[in-house]
This record gives sequence, C-alpha cells and structure tokens, in this order.
Amino acid sequence: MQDSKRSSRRKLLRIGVAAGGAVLANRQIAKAAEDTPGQLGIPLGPYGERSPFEKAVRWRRDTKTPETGSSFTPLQDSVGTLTPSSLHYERHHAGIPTIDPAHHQLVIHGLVTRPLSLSVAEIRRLPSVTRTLVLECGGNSGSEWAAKTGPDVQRSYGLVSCSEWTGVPLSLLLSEVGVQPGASWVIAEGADACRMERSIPLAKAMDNILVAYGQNGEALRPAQGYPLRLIIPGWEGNANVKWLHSLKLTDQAYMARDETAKYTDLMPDGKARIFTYQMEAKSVITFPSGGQTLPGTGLYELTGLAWSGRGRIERVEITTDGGRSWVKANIQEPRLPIAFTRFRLPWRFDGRDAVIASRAVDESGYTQPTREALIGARGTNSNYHFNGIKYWKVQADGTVINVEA
Ligand SMILES: Nc1nc2c(c(=O)[nH]1)N[C@H]1C(S)=C(S)[C@@H](COP(=O)(O)O)O[C@H]1N2
Ligand SMILES: [Mo]
Repeated sequence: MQDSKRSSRRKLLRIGVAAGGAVLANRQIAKAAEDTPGQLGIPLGPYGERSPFEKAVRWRRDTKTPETGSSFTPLQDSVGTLTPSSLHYERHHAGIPTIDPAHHQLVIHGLVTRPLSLSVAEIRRLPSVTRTLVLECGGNSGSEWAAKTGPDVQRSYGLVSCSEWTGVPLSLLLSEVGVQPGASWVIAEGADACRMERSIPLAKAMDNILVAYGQNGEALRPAQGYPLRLIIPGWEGNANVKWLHSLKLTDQAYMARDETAKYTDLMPDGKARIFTYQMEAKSVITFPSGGQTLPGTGLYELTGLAWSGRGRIERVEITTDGGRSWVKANIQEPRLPIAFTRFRLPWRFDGRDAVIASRAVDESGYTQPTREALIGARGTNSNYHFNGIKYWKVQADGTVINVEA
C-alpha cells in the first residue's frame, strides 16, 4: 500500500515536469530570483486581508430587495475542508441586523421552571464545545430537481459551507431552566426584522445542538448570526436560527412560515413532507466543474467535497465514463462527522468527452442516490433536499458543462 502510493507519487512528479511546468535553464533561474521583490514591503496590519491577487468571491442572486436573498460559496476555488468566514454562504430573510452584544439577551421561557434571560457575556462564560460542521441550506442544489442546472458549482451547489463553531450546548441551558413535563418542542426565534422562527423537537435540543458564539476562531460574523445562533449538527440550514434571542418551550410545534409554506416537499401523492430537518449524504466534484476549462490534455487531479448530516463519509467513488465504472477516490484524513470531506483522484484527460461524477457513502451505509432514483421516490414538485449524484461533462476542447447523465 505504502509502496504503491510512493511509486504513484514518483510517477506524478515525472509527468508534472514532462508537462513543462517549468524546466528552467540555470540562466533563467538566476533571472527568476532577481524578479522577486527586493524592496521593503507594506506595514503590519491589525486585521488580516488576503492577497490582492486572490479574487474568489460569493455570488449573489439578484432579488428585488437587496437585504433578502442568498449568496453562494465559491466551491470551485476552495481548497482543503474549511470555508473562510468571509466566503461562508449567506441566506437572510430580512437583512443582517446590527446587534450590540452588550444589549442582547437570550430569553428561555415557556414550559420551564425557572425562566432565564442571559446576556452574551453570561453565555460565553459557560462550559463550551467546539465542532467543525457543515451548514447547508435545505434548498441547496434545488435547481437540479427541474434540471434547470446552474452553469457552475458555485451557483448550483454553493449554499453549503463548513466552519468550526464554538458554543454552549443547548442541553446545558435547558437543564438550567428546568424543562417541565409536557414540553416537547423548543421554538427558536431570531432578532432580525422577520423574527424568523423554527420548531425544534426537544429530543434533538437535548442531544447535540449548540448556542454558538464563535466561528473559525473568532466571534460569529454578523451575516452568520452575531452574536448568537443555533448550530444544529446535520439539520437543514433554515433551522439554525441566527441572531437568536428567544427559546420557548411548548407542547406543540409552531407551524411557522418556514416549516409550512417553505421547507416542505410536495410529494407525488399530493401530500407534503414536513419537518424534514435531516440532511443526507451528498458530494460534488469541484474540479473540473461547470464553467472551467482544462488548458490541455494530460494529468489532472479530480477533486471535490463530500459530507453527510448523519456522520462521517465512509467512501467516495468517482466515474469518468458517465457512470459505467466507478473507482474509489482518495480521502483526506481526518474525516470528521458532518464536516466537509475532501476527496481526490489522479485522472488523465485524453481529449475525448468525459462525463464525470462522484458518489458518497456515509458511515450509516447510506449511498447518495441517482437523480432518477430521487425523482422516482419524491416526484418533481420538490425544491428542497436534492442530493442526487451530480454529473459534469468535460468536452473534447477542455470546456466543462453542467449536464444530466
Ligand atoms: N434569524 C434568521 N435565522 C436564519 C435565517 C434568517 O433569515 N433569519 N435564514 C436561515 C436559512 S434559510 C439558512 S440556509 C441559514 C443560513 O445561514 P448562514 O447565512 O450563516 O449561511 O440560516 C437560517 N437562519
Ligand atoms: Mo435555507
């Protein structure tokens, strides 16, 4: 195993040099060294910026009101397994409120013995945990249901990001207030103008939900819910209420807008699936992907991201022949549960059309379905929870397009 890995690495290097990366004569090496800047650089700064040469940005869909809408993570430019906070996707229903944490309170009330109002400072003092977790909008890649495919991976798959979140377990706060018998739901409400609400079953609230204040080593970004939000491992983005200011214990769900009119799936029999919180295993190739162009034939590394709301990714398989044959991709360790898992596979583009896709299997044994199987089970009225296998077509001229295989 080790040996074969080593020899394939040697082969790769040889091919890389042969492909002409940069075989320099001594004279040219001296010149390249001269070209590196010799003058004094710019001064140190208090808060970091990326290189001015880096251009990856979120893409935002036009909406009538600039405060509402979504912006999408540039997955095609991502490396590794984390999303920088500045590129985390955004979904807001009433803009990003500006909240001074000194004046923000979280109230926990309803069917509890000791209702509480906690300041942000009081919450940050409590025992906390840190977890790297994917956050995905239930509507991510929803355009694939109707095959109105977005032109690139950002616009079709970019409502998903992965951050390190830090917060206080919700179970701790609930044990503090004393949940009364008969309570079975927690209604979370945000402090944004729409007062977004979601109903969360008490069992999940007692299991692994965080009241998060931290993201990637610092406070949450305002767009991500500063100063407090819910982080619900493995559940659709919408339930992860931002700008959290109220948790109310009740004996029934609220049937809020975002769990009735939205975030439900109309099934072929005319009934709707409701409270579909769970996000299933999913994967997508980010290179090569729609809108990119391979500069020529030769060796490339296919790469992409896989994740599952149910736990770790067990394996990812890749096809380069439209689904006829599948091979196992290399997986970046460590594999964290419910986190982006980077997969990679060396691949030679020989100048002929190639239809490529990835298929993820998670540790529960769940296998990412084909789009056809998904439509067979759920019909075509759905907007949410699309996790079908995603095909891209690398065309003979190196251009890559979004296709259905
Ligand atoms: N208060 C509040 N919480 C909210 C929303 C919102 O508009 N207001 N949008 C929800 C939706 S639909 C999603 S997908 C996630 C997006 O989180 P993000 O913007 O941090 O990516 O937040 C959810 N929580
Ligand atoms: Mo969402």
